[in-house]
Amino acid sequence: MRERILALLRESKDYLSGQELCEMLSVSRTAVWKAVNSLKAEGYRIEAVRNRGYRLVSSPDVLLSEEIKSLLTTTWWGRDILYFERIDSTNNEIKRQAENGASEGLLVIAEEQTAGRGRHGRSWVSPSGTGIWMSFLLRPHMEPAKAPMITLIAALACAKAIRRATNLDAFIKWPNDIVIDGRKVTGILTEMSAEMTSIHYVTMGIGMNVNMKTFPAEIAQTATSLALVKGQRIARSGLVAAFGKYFEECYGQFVQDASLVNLIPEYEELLVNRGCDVIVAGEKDRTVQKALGINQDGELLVQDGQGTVRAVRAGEVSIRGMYGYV
Ligand code: BT5
Repeated sequence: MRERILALLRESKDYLSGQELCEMLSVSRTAVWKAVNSLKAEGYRIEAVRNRGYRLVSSPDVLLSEEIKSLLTTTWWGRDILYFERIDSTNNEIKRQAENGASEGLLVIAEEQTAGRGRHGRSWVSPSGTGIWMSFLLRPHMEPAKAPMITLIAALACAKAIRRATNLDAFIKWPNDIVIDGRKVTGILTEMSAEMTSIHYVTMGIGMNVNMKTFPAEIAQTATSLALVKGQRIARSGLVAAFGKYFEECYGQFVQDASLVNLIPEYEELLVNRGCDVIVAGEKDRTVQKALGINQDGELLVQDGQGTVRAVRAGEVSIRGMYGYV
């Protein structure tokens, strides 16, 4: 009910009377009054004027499930949300939920992670109240080899959501980072439970630095937050909702095509190193190549000095800029 009241107040240009709210929600006036008071206690500023009704003045920067749900425009993504003040890792929670039969689209979101994870056993810095630390569950009907492509879709959705919500020039650093001004603002961790030929489920984890002002020394040179670049705080729930909208659209296209073919142009527009020389570091060698774009399987196309183009796969190589991280 709190979620519906929020959505109604947000949609309404003018005051909404207690009576109107009661009728729209089919509940008593006391129930509306109680719900409004509990929203106020969470930090929502709701003005109540005699004979006119209620008006939403401002929302707190919270990730409460009602706040996110009142902004979501998706059909299946994030329709169920589990919200934690503190958790080990939202990816771990999705796995626990998936093993217990949770449905596709479940979103787990936390204010703080005590054991946030990156790829290959690396850790992810996830302090309280300043970022979006979230994971969601997918149950794709496709071969396991296709799952890594979903990382690229999530990256595309992140970059679009950041651009939409902040107007900042967010770019994709293939395969799983979003960068602004040459620094990392978002990392994506895709994990899968599968057999040889079928996927049980995929866990998509997104870590977005939103309102952090400082970073630990190890990442101080490579990381940034949206607020640091923008020079002002950014509301996190709007970003979550924008991400959900873009992810659902792009993922729907990918499932329909069984490839990234129709997402390539948009992806390449946002590819940070496109047309630039990069260092391609494999297990055995490091070479300088020009990054051209991606193919429909989500591999990065790179060209050597002789003009030969080859496709490199995420997980097999890492990409660095010529003079640093990007
Ligand atoms: C990633 O790994 O970039 C994937 C990060 C995914 C985090 C999300 S948060 C929600 C969900 N639950 C989890 O437990 N994880 C996911 P990778 O490409 O391996 O990058 C990790 C490296 O990024 C670290 O070794 C640090 O150098 C750096 N790093 C750590 N925390 C960072 C932060 N907050 N911002 C920028 N860089 C960071």
